[in-house]
Amino acid sequence: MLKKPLHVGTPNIGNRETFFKHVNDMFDKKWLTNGGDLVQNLERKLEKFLNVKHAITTCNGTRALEIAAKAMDLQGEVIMPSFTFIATAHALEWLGITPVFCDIDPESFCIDPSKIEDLITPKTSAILGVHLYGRACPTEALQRIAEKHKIKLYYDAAHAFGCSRNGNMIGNFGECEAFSFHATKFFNTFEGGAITTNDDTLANKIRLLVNYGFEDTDKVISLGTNGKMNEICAAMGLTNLEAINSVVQTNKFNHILYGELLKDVQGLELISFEEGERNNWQYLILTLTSEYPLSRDELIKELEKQNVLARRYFWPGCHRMEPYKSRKTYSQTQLYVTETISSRILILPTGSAVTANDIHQITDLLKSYSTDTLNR
Ligand code: T4K
Repeated sequence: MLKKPLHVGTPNIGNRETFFKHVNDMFDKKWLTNGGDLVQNLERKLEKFLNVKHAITTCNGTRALEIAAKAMDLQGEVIMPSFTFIATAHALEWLGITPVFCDIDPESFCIDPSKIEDLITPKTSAILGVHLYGRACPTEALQRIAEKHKIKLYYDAAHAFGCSRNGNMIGNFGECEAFSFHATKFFNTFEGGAITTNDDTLANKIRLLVNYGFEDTDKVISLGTNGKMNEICAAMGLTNLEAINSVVQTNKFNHILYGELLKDVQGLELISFEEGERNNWQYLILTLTSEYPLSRDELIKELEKQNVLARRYFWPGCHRMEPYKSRKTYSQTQLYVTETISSRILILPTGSAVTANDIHQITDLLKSYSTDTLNR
């Protein structure tokens, strides 16, 4: 049994001295929020890191998704995968837009382009791809469909900060992309997010929407909300951005070690990331097959007894959660791949809080259930 509980999503925290220095500067300036120096500085650094024209920070990833949809004037229906965190769907529903759930590709676990066109109706205003676990969507295929049907395309990039597709950083695809910088994310600002785009007009609209529609002091020129990131969150972002390379290295090391230690365990498959692309290795994902003696849910319970708190991201899929599942509109929604994968998926702890010794202990447990059960 592990001495202390080990969670999925334990935050990566950069240099404390750097953070406290930013916080002291903030207190000296007596500027706590509303587009202060730290937020401005973070936005410019994000633009450089992502090689994108505009990065507009927000108070969280959900609000980033809502503001992105509002900025593009989306209405009616938006096609998105069901296999994602519920916030992707809720952000649409919150705006009175109907999420239309599409199945995923069995290899990438991202939205399956071959299943999208059947779902397009006269009400469809956009496709919303999710770069699940940081593995990029098939952006070219999605772009072709969006152009053909004259609908918008944008992305939930909550998992994909620091990842690339064909050498281009995620943040540069579609009309815009929405990131989450929640505490549990590879790069965090406690709570936070950002919308990135290369479109100047859209960026202007997004900036207005984030701050009540203010163009200048006392001058409101559009609808808006309070979507702002505050200075203390930006201080955390600036701190963690400096530490990002070491977090990637740790995540990659952990992934390789898990892979080596589990390679002979039948029924457990470690999901890999594309060589040659930039990855953040943020999630450690296993799929269980029928060859493993325990079911996914039995395994979660056994691990929990040993202080290993694994997760089922994203079981059972948005279409099987409220308010969607009880609605007549969704009663016919059957997503075979989503339902199969979501019942087999298991996320294990990784990140800078996890040591090589922890990984040896966790993988020993995974092997022991296998042999114990077989010997029963
Ligand atoms: N789109 C996608 C694809 C997303 O995955 C998310 C968020 C969003 C959009 C929306 O972005 P935000 O609006 O959240 O910025 C967690 C996160 O709260 C959520 O941000 C994240 N996805 C999702 C995948 O995970 P829960 O409900 O699993 O959180 P919770 O409280 O169970 O915590 C997760 C684990 O992290 C636990 O094992 C405990 C550990 N933890 C958590 C916190 C907050 C820590 O060790 N320390 C901490 O400070 O949603």
